[in-house]
Amino acid sequence: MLFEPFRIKMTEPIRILSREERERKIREAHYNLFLLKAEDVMIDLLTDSGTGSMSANQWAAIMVGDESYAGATSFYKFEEVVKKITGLKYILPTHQGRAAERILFGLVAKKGMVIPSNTHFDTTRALIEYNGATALDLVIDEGKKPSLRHPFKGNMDLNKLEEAIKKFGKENIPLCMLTITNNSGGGQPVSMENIRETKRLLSRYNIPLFIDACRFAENAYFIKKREKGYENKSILEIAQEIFSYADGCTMSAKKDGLVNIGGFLALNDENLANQAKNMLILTEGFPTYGGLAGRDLEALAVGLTEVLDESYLAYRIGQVEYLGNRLIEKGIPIIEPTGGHAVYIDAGSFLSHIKPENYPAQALSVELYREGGIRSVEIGSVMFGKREESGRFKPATLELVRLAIPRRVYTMSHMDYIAEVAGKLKDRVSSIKGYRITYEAPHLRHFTAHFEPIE
Ligand code: P70
Repeated sequence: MLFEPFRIKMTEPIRILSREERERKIREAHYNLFLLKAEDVMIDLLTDSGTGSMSANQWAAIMVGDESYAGATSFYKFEEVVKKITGLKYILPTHQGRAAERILFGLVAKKGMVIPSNTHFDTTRALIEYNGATALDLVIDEGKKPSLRHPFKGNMDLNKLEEAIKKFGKENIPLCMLTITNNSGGGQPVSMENIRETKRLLSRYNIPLFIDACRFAENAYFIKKREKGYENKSILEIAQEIFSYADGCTMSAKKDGLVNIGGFLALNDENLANQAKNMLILTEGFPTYGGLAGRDLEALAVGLTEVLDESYLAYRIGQVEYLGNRLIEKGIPIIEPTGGHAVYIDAGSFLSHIKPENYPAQALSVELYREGGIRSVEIGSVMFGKREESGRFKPATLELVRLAIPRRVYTMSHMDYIAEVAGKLKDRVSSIKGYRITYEAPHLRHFTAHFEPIE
């Protein structure tokens, strides 16, 4: 029997809004859940990024943060933990993941270049494209079929990767990424074998491997549970092996760093590290704080250690699986098996009467708010779809609604409530209508777009 392996010492109230209030709030937010005020949300599953609870030990560490501009003690504690886990040589703190990505891609992603990944998440794809390069998603075919069960649906398709290297030429591929776990594809893990083989293939062409490491501990837990030969290894040992195949990594520590803000870029190449350090100074801050306060680095050093605890990970992955199972029982199609940080509802199949260009996953996420005050996020054609120059609509690969579970925040009874709300939608699914976009920004439009329902 699974239970939360912690006691709760501090609580935050949840404001209960009536259905009429929710209807008004979502209309005023132009049907974009990002534009709601958090106080108007009852269960907030928008993201697991920066929304977790810190432990008593992390709060205690905050008090000893060294706020020196240069050479702060807190930096060296942080650096030691990151080096222990990753084995990488040069560690640059950043205020969050995309700052590390901006620095890295600003240096290597030139016009005409191609950067393959199992699947790029929104900010990595956007930053690569912003720098004039092309982002390629090469996840295995099993990873694109929501109901197909496979233990490592985040794996890179090695045949497609080799074809891409031959097609574009190794000189045009400055690096290859692996996103662990694969966020756009359902929080699905990548196997150790696949990481090792990806590295082996890239080595033949002298292409460096970078890991987008946001959820590395959750990925390591799946390897321990599902991959032969790892059952008796510790999470730290598994993480160390994962990073042993990497030439560098970007990390949004707002996920498996168990902190509310923070990130880093870690590299082995001295020349690249020097250039990155100069950019860090130019745009984030001095290399011993990089856009963070000393206390943030303290909390992160503790968080990166706590996240390796197996009883924490068993609860974490178990809670997500529990919610997934409740939804399956109610006949709601989700990506199976459940991944590490979220349950992904297959809105394309659940709302099959709404065409991709009318954003079925957006429609479902609005409906979850109307029905139960739940905020989720669309990962479908709003986030990844495009109108091509010809005017043709190019949909995303999948139309998903992600219910991301913040770390150490909600209990199992919150999970039951979420499943109950989703179950109510099942009964009136055909009455749910599609949307059209009335305003959009040139990059990452999902954050600020306005919508209107199609009557
Ligand atoms: C999420 C957030 C951030 C992220 C990521 C991967 C695999 C890099 C980053 C960037 C973003 C988000 C999405 C929807 C709603 C709110 C927030 N992912 N790589 O929730 O990191 O945000 O620190 O710059 O998942 O998945 P950062």
